[in-house]
Amino acid sequence: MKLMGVVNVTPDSFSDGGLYLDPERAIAHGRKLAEDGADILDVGGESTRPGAEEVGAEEELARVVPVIEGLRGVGARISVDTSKAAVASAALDAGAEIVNDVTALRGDPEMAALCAERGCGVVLMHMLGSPRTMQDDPRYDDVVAEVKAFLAERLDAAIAAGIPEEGVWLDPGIGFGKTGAHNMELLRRLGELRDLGRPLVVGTSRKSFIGKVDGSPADQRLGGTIASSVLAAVEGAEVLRVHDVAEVRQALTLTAAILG
Ligand code: PMM
Repeated sequence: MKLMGVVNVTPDSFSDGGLYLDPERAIAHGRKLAEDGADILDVGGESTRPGAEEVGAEEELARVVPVIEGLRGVGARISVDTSKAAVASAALDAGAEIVNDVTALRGDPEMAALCAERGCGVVLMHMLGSPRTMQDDPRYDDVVAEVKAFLAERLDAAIAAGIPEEGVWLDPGIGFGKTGAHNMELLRRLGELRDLGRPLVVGTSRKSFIGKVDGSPADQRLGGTIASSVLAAVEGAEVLRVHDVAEVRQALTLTAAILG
């Protein structure tokens, strides 16, 4: 089980917006997450919260590159959370090894070729619509079947673009164009996505579906994050994208010790 610790260098992420906009603070935070047991640090410079406006490549690049440079050598691999090829390219130059693209290579026509050429790891995530529109009444006949078909199609597209299959991880995109019920069904039936044959990445950390169940605000969702992360791990997730690395690591260690 791998943990991907979240380092958001944004003014407006729903979970930690503005806390780490200063590069020194973001680097210190990433170091702490690595010490806490993060295998991967996911550095992002554009918020994907529902309704978020897009930022330009120059601004996004200026946010993430110094942080990636500062986190090189802390003992965790670095992924860059971006859907722009220019940002991904600069991030890979700065030391990132994985591109985490929430548009699954659909956001920028240059992205697939860049990833193929650079031989980096790639996370392909499901999203219905764009961050600006995704929470406007999302509908599915069968959310799990549709997410699965989408991920299969994006995996094929990545391979067709020359990205080695071994480098691709797949993510159902919890919270991206889904109601609370859709998110919970995806988590309950996560095992069905294992048929895709690639490692599954799951990010439930502090997301609003937790608050929809118990009314908690974003900064008080650690219990819900742990419960959903442990369940995702038991259902076969291999990478969990979380803000609270130490706490989730302990929960997973205990779960593994009990289940044997
Ligand atoms: N969630 C967010 C951002 N990037 N990337 C992947 N692969 N999976 C996710 O679930 C995901 C993501 C939004 O969360 P944040 O604003 O706390 O970073």
